Amino acid sequence: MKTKKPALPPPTKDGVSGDNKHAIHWFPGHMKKAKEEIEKNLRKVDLILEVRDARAPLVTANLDLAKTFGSKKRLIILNKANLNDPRSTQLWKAWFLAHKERVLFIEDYQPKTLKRLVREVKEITAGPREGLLKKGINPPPIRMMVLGIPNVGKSTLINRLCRHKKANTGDKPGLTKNQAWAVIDKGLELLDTPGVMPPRVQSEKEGRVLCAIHAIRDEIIGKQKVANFVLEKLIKNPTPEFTQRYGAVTSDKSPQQFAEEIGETMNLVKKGGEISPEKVFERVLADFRNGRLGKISLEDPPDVE
Ligand SMILES: Nc1nc2c(ncn2[C@@H]2O[C@H](COP(=O)(O)OP(=O)(O)OP(=O)(O)O)[C@@H](O)[C@H]2O)c(=O)[nH]1
Ligand SMILES: [Mg+2]
Repeated sequence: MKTKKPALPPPTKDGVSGDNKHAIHWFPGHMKKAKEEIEKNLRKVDLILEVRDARAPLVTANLDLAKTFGSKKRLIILNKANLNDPRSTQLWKAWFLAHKERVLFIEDYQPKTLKRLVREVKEITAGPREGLLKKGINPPPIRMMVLGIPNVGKSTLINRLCRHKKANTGDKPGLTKNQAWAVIDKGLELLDTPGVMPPRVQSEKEGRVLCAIHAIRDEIIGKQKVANFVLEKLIKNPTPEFTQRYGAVTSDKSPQQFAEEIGETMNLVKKGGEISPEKVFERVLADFRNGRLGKISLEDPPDVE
């Protein structure tokens, strides 16, 4: 006899159904709409620039969206490499090379890296365009769609490529609401798109990474869990910036104990002078997201783990 699969609890406003502790099912309505728009516009572009966060190159991929790419060519951009531990970036470069995937790490939007991006785009799209030139037809501009999960820096990248502010940016998931074309010189056009998360986050561990980089809102995982996750990493491998900001820490200290100390050091107190855990979590997350705790990797290549 067939048993009927139990229905998921109704999603909350964020689309989190919370049916089990490990996977986070969610798909807010606006992301579903954005995904449909992306699928509709895919045929209009020559190339996909898939932007991910260099601190977590696989966790920040949207494999669900990637299924719709078909044979469309893509270039993976690993953004915010300036916030990643350089040793991790080297490991990931080797990993992508071994997996024959074309990637470009972007650190501080250096002009030479942006020029390299344009060069790679031209190389990838050269074939069909040469065909047109041979027939005496002037090829149309190269059109690219910039895709990725929220807050990975899609709009910032577009602004840097255009050398002026075209798209709204900000450390907040879901800032870009609509698709918009931007023109870079020399026959290149870019389509900015709203960040889209896959409908399901695989595990709470991934959820913590995604929340730490602010691809999903703090409320989805909870500030305490995410701040503790960041602290745990830094207690194990303290960066000079972390020690300078919060003081030295011994590896036997738990994130909770250290959070108390941070509260004292930084005078993060409630009315009445008691340490405010909420303020400590907020401070840790803000410091991490602003790069004030140094260069920190959030994911190792699978073969290395
Ligand atoms: N430190 C650092 N911050 C960056 C970098 N690139 C982008 N940011 C910041 O990251 C935040 C998100 O950037 P956006 O360009 O708005 O990201 P997005 O992918 O367009 O986000 P959505 O539109 O929400 O999907 C902003 O606060 C940027 O200033 C970088 O290379 N380094
Ligand atoms: Mg944006």
